[in-house]
Amino acid sequence: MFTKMLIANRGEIACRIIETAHKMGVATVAVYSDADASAKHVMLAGEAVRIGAAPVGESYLLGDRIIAAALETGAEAVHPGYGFLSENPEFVEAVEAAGLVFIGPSASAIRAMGLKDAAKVLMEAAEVPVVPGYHGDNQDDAFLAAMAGEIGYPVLIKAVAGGGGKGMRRVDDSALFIESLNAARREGSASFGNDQVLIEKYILSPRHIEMQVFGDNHGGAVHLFERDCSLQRRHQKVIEEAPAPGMTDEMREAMGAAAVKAAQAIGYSGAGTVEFIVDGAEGLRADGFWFMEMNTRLQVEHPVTEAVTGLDLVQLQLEVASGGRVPEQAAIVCNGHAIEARIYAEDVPAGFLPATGRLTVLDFPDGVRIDSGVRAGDDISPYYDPMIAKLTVHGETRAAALAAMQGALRRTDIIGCKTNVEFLGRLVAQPDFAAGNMDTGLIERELAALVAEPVEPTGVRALLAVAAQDWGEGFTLWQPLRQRVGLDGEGLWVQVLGGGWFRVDGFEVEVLAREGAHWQVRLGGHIVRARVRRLDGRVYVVINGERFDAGIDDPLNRDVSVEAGAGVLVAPMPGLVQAVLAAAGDAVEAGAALVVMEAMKMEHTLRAPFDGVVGEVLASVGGQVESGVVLLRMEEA
Ligand code: MV4
Repeated sequence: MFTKMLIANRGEIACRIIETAHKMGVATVAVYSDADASAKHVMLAGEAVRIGAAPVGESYLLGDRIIAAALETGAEAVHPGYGFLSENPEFVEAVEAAGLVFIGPSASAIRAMGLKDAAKVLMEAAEVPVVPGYHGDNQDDAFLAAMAGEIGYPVLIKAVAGGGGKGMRRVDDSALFIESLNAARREGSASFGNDQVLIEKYILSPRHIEMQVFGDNHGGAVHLFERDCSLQRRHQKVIEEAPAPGMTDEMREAMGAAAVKAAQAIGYSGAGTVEFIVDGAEGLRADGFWFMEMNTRLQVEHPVTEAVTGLDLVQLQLEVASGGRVPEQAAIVCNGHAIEARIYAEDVPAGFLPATGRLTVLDFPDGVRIDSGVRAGDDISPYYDPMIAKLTVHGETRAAALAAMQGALRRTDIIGCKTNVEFLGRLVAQPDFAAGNMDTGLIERELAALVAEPVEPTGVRALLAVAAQDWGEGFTLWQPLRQRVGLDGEGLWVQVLGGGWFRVDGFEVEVLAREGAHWQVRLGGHIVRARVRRLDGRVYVVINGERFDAGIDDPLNRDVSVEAGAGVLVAPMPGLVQAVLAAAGDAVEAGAALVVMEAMKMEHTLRAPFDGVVGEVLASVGGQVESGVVLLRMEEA
């Protein structure tokens, strides 16, 4: 085993790799850009080397600097993580030329899978099923059009160098073929510098099911079961799970065997993923899957495989890279069901735009796996992928895992940055997904319901108003018993009735229990659990996984609210002023009795909310006042 390795990555995957390395006694070297100088992965690693400025082109994509950092620090191996240089064959060659071990496949294996047409030829030869179509060298317009006719419409034209959905054109009608062919060629040239295309039968209701494989340097190869990654949006995976819903033993065996053949055909070493497309309309059949591409790296969604197999894929990568063998196929078993959700910093209603911000609160529930490269207080910057965390749950059954995911998303608390947490919560509750009836079009079809503004439960505004004030633990207060609270410019009267009872503009809120941010509240006859926070001039309430918030108007800003503010003592109810115990100019301590009122045969003492000076006294002994009347104003000392 290596004694020291460098992690050529950042964020959650760098942290993930470092943790396993330390568990195995391997020392670690992190690399970082200026934006990441105090990032979590830098803090976790034994050593860290600055490699450049924040943009990835000036840091994490600079192979030479990364290799220099490895040599300087005496690292023996380089783990590329995913993205960045992980599937760059020139980088692999440069690492090896420097006398270092690349923790991943050979440059030739990466190249073999780099172009779709060549990969399909290789896979066909290895008896791996491929989507019916034409993937040869003849790029003549008329020839390709004839091929499309033979395959039968609809067809899909794919740029051979394409990826992530780029350079793909669906054609439903031969009259539109040439136009689409040219569009796919243009996209292929512009994005990948390659205008070669292939033609495939279009699968109408595609499901994305991938097989995790592992190869070693002794010719061994095994699979670690499948993952279903059909829930995608614009070719970005959103939820992944294992096993695939509806997977039969027979189909898994066929798919696993095909994936192992694919790996062996290219002499694959390390962790890889063979992606298959499956026709969801026909149900899962042992002869109904086709090779799409192979990802020659550790994938983002590897935790679901770890959850069901109990294996540490990074540990296996290190063992294989240092000459070890893959486990026996029979020793790899699949237990229960795992689901991963990718939590992103994004503005979902605005069309899933990446969001940025400082994560003032970042709280995840216990009992689930969290892979994250950020901590509370960290910034989500515009330079890198806006993923905040991966949340992975494991259960005996899919239903149990789904329930665990739902619960975990509801208990996830992120403030400071817009996130897709509520979107994910709705997605896992979506009936088709819950039933395992999904394909890659599900999110787009259900988008309206998945991104709609939440229906505000009755009384949320009242709860926000109660939460907006710092009433103190247990609500035994010195503050006036009735306050004006401004929320986003709207003034609400919050009346304290005692014992956790409030009346907000006539609506009753009863706070039954509080434990930190967790409140149990009665809102208009319903008892709800709410997560309540006041932070930086805003108030946040999460009920049933849906988030509501409001800006708290500054009480000292009289334009917003004349009567508001902790220094204003207001009659909590209609009654008689019995005593006025202070005069203008008096210095008083917090808690000092200032005004005594009598109402409904009960005495109420209004006390100084803070150390200060009495300003105006508006109450006079014997006066009958209405609820909400200002009795006295205090000023800060
Ligand atoms: C397809 C297909 C339908 N028929 N191929 C999209 C990205 C690339 N990896 C392959 N993709 C597709 N290939 C045929 N013959 C539909 C897709 C596709 C898709 C595949 C996997 C996951 C999400 C997808 C979303 C839209 C289209």
